[in-house]
Amino acid sequence: MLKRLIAAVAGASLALAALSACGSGGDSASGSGSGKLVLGFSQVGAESGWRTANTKDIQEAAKAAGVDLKFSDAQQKQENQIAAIRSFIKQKVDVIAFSPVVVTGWDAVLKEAKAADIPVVLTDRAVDSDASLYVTFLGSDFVEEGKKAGDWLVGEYKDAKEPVNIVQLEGTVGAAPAIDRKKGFEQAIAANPNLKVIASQSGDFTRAKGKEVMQALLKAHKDIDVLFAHNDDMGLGAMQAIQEAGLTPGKDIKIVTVDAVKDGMQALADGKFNFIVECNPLLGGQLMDTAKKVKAGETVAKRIVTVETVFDQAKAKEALPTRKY
Ligand code: GZL
Repeated sequence: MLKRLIAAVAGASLALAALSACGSGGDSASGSGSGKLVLGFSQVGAESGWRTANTKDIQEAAKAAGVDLKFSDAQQKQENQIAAIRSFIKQKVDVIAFSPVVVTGWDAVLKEAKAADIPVVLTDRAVDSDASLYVTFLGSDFVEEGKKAGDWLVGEYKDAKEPVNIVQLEGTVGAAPAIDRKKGFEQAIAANPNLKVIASQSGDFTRAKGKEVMQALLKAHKDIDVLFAHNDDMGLGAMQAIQEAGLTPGKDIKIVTVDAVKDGMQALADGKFNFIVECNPLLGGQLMDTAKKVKAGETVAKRIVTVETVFDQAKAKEALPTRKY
């Protein structure tokens, strides 16, 4: 009698599990069961103006493309991204995409997605995992962005006779844009031996941390000529610290940043920043096109590089009125 009862309960729970899997997009042919492509997306967080613009664009693009978007915000924690990807695998979404907060630590979960036969698209940032574990990487060339910032400084100080002291606010430790912008920047400024990085520290891509670190740098160094910040938000936080120290940003200390979000472009147009390298967050349309191609079994390029430009103060004034983000 007891055996029959246990068998009955076991059978029921198995059926229940199968039902719930199907109920949450178990039919991988159509994902949500509505025939729509189901895309699981794990976002880094909401740490900067760039990130919020990127999120908004992905959500709007999904709606416009008729894609059923399962969106997860990891609050800049890798463990939350891994949990979200595992949840997408369990839901049997059609495609998984994510912007990896750091480059390392993804092999296991990417292998789980591969074993579940769910294709993975990287957006925005890269990983150091084997390239066979994802279909494509759609995002900027961060080394090139750092180089553009460095090249501008080399030109700006080509006639300098004295050392030019630079402090660098790096992005999140271990993140691809932080690693590669630093690499491109420092390679570029090597062309002018007067350009010296006297301090370099992470501000985690946030305004608050950028201000805090710049306050400490201003106390430790009385002879800072230039700040290179890996994103506008850290530059804006540092700008406040510079002003509170009684100095004039854009004049006493020149400021070069990356992103070109509205607040950064306003600071540039107002003469408080001196140069911004654009990092385009509007990846949503390309992501939806790529996800549909991947689902349809079409081949996509292993690397899709985002198109972006640079802004000086005059160009920022022209661009601001029509800036999308
Ligand atoms: C770059 C992106 C970076 C931005 C920062 O593609 O990953 O992360 O430059 C954001 O503003 O926080």
